[in-house]
Amino acid sequence: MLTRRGLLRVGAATTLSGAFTGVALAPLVMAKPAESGASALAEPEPFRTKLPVLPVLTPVSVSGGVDRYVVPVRSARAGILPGAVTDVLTFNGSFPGPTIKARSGRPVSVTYRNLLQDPLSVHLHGGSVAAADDGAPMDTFEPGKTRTYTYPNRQPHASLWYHDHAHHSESEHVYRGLSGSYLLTDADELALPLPAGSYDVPIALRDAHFDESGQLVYVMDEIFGRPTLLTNGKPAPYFEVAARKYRFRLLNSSNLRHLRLRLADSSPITQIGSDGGLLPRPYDTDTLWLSPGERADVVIDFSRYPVGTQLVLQNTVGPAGDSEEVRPVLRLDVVRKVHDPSSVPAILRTLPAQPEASQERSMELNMSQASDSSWVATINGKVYDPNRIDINVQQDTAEIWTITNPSEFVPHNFHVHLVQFRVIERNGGEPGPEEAGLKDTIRMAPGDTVRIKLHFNSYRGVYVYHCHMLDHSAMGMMAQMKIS
Ligand SMILES: [Cu+2]
Repeated sequence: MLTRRGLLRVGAATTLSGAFTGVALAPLVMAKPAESGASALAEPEPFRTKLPVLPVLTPVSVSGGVDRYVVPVRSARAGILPGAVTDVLTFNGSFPGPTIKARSGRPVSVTYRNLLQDPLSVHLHGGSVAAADDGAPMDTFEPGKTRTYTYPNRQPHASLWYHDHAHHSESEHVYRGLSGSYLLTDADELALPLPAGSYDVPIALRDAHFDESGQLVYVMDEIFGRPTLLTNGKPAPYFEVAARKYRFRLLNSSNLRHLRLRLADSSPITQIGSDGGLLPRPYDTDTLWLSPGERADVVIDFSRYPVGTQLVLQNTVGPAGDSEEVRPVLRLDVVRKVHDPSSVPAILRTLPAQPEASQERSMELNMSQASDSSWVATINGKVYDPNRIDINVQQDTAEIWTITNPSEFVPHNFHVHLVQFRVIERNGGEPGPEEAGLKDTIRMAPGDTVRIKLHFNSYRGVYVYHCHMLDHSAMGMMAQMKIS
C-alpha cells in the first residue's frame, strides 16, 4: 500500500542517493538511479546562458492559400549544458522544435519525414482537425517514410503545440525533444494592442535527467529523477528585457512535472490566456499552475522596475506537485528604457456559445498494481485499447464530463483531443479565473473533481482523451470516443 509518507521518502531517496529499494513504488519511480545506468549530473549553475529565441519555421510554399512545411524528424546534437553536447531527437534539428505560426482561416500542411528508427505520429495538441490528421496513437508512419498532416485552422486563435503521440514511445520521444509550439492567431487577437513582435516570446518549460557526460537519461515514470529544469532548452537562462510590457507564451512541455511559477518578488503576473487562446478578461496573480501540456499566456510589465533590476521567475513546487521547492527557471534582466505603446484591454474576447448539455459522463483516473506487480494506469478501470470505443458521442451536441482523481497523492491531468472545452466546476466550486477561458488540458491534483463542458461541433470520427502525464498515458490512462 502506498502512503504519502512513503512517497515523500522515495522522493528524498532518489534525489539524494541510490539507497531506495522499494520496488512497490514503481509507478512513481520505476528505477533507482543506479538502474538507469548513470548517476545524475551536478546541477548546472543558473543564469550562464541567454534565453534562446525559438526559431520560426519557414514554409516551403505559400501558394494556393496553404502554408506548406517540410520537417525532417531526426536525431541531432544540442548544446544544452555548458561544456557538453547532448544527443536529442528533433523536428528540423532544433531542441525544442521550431515554432509554426498560423492564421485562422488559412490552412497549414506539414510533411514530416521520419529519419528516426521508430514509428511516429505527430499530434497538434489543442487543434480542431480531421481524425486522419490528428496524430492518433496507433496511426503511425514508419522510419524512412513521410506523412503529411493538414490543419484547416477553422478555429479561433490559440497557443497550440505539436508533439509525437506514437503509443508507448511518445513519452520517450517527447522527453528527448519531439515537441514545438504552434501559434494560431486571428483577426480578433491581432486587433488588440497586446505586446507583439519581439515582445511576444514563446517559452517552453520542462525537466530532464542528465548523466555525468551530459546525455539525457530516460527512465519510464521517473517523476523524482529529473531535477534539471530547461527553459527553451537551456538550464535557467537569463533574458534581457526593456522596461515595458512583454507577453510570454508559457508551455509546460514536461512529461510528468507540474509547475507552480512565481516571480521571486511575488509581484503580479497578468494572465491573459490559457490553452485555447485569450481569457474573456485578464487577471493579476502571483502564482501560475501548469500541469504537463497546459499553456499560460501572460503579460509582465517591467516598467515598474528600475533599469538594472534582475528578477527571477521561479518554480516553487517539487516534482510531484505537492511539496515546496524553489528553483529558478528564468532571470529577467531589465536593461533599458523604451516607449511602450502596448496595453492589456479589460475585455479580451467573447467565448463561443455552447448549447445545453444533453449527456453527462464520469471519468475516473486510476493507477493500480496488477497481479504480476506491473503497474497499470486506467480511465474508468480500463487500460487503453485501440480496438475499443469507450464512448459514443453525437455530433452537434454538448456534454458534461465529471473527471475525478481519487488518489491521495498521485497527480494527473486530463486532455481531450479535438475539443476546446469549458471548465464549469472545480471541487464543487467555481473554477478560478485562470480556467475561465477555453481549455484542452486540466490539472487534476490528488483528490480533485472537475466538471467540464464540451461542444462537439467540428469533426466526426475517433479521437482519444487521456492523462497528459505522458508516461501515464503510455501505461494505459487513455480512452477513445467516437463522434458520429
Ligand atoms: Cu496521470
